[in-house]
Amino acid sequence: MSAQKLTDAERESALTELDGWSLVDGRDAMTKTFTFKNFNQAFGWMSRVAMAAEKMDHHPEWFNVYRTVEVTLATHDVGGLSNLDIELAKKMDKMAA
Ligand code: H2B
Repeated sequence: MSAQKLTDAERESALTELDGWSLVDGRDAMTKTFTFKNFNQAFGWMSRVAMAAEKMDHHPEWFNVYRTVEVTLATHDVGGLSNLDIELAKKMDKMAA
């Protein structure tokens, strides 16, 4: 699926639908910090997300410290948030549940 930059209305409704995601200041991107029980849980989740991301050809920016993973999603090809970021965010949330 090709990336379509979100309209303001789509950006609003996607973020109210999603749990724990917020817009990044000064950049068209969204962020969420995931916290797991331990490093193994965090890294296992990252591995599963990595495989899903590769399949989508859409990749997260993320930063792992011990049991937390700070994720930023944006679509570099469109210079901002797209439908692919929403799709990947939903997969991440589902895999962390
Ligand atoms: N990931 C993200 N987050 N944004 C992109 O624009 C993007 C990507 N583009 N992964 C993909 C790879 C592109 O570079 C390849 C060539 O399809």
